[in-house]
Formats: sequence, C-alpha cells, structure tokens
Amino acid sequence: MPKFVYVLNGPNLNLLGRREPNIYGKTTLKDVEALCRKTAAAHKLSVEFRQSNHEGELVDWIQEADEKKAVGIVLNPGGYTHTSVAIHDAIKAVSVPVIEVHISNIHARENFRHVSYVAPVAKATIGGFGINGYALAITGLATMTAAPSRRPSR
Ligand code: CA2
Repeated sequence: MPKFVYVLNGPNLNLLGRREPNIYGKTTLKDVEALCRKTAAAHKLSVEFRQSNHEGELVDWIQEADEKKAVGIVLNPGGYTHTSVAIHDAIKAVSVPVIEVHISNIHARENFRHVSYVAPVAKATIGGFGINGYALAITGLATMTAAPSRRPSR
C-alpha cells in the first residue's frame, strides 16, 4: 500500500512570497509544495498538499487524514495556532501523528504568538527554519514510521 502524508496550511499562507518577505521569505506556497513532494519522494511517500483560510475545513482535513490512514500530518495552522480550540480538539481526537510547523520562530515574535493551542497535542513542533521546517517535519515522520530495518541473521 502506498504511504502518504497530508501537508495542511492555514490562513493567509496562500500569500507566501507576496507579502512580508522579511519574516516569511520570498518563496511561494507552490515552492513549499515542491519541496514537500521532493522530500517525501526521497522517503517513498506521496503528499496531499492543501491550504485553507477556514478553520472548519482544516478540522475536516485532519479527520480525513486519519480516516484515510495517512502516516502523518504536517500542519502549519497559521494564525489559528494561537486561537483554535477546534483544531486542538480535532488533533486530540485522531491517532494520526501531527507535526506542527512554523516558518518563523513564533517565540521570538509578539507575545500573542508565544501560545500554541496545537503544541500540546502535536507529536513535535518545528519553527524558525523557514520553509525547510516542512522538509524536516516530513523526514521526521518518515523516520518515525519507517519499518525497523532487519538485521542479517548469522
Ligand atoms: O511562522 C509561521 O509559519 C506562522 O504559522 C505563520 C502565520 C502566523 O500567524 C503564525 O504566528 C506563524 C501567518 C501566516 C500568514 O503568512 C503570510 C505570508 C505572507 C504574507 C502575509 C502572511
């Protein structure tokens, strides 16, 4: 059975590369998608890549990834990181591991960004590596879920 990861992006990430390049860089969401596909392919994983500006749609996709038995979710919840009980509850309700990714280091920014409703229910959190955080998250998931290598018998 082919293995796949969901990469979910929250509100305003469709604007990546078009505004605030000092914080988020010049790369676009299309570039992020290409990076995710390349990284996943190196681990024999395929990618379901999505972005939404709507909280409920992100909740639906978290449930969908679990139902379809994705090996994991890479989630950049955008501004919902700091507000969304619904996304927190959705992650808590499913068994698929979620890696929280932020392009920027949210702890080095405004106080309101220091709280994440996602972090307590995420398997891991990555932030501050720019878009490379997505690649690190996929590699982490692939390593976590890889079948243990067999030792040659003597
Ligand atoms: O650093 C991240 O990845 C964030 O999740 C990005 C969110 C922000 O609310 C979080 O605190 C940290 C914002 C996404 C909006 O991205 C834009 C990109 C370009 C121009 C404007 C917004």
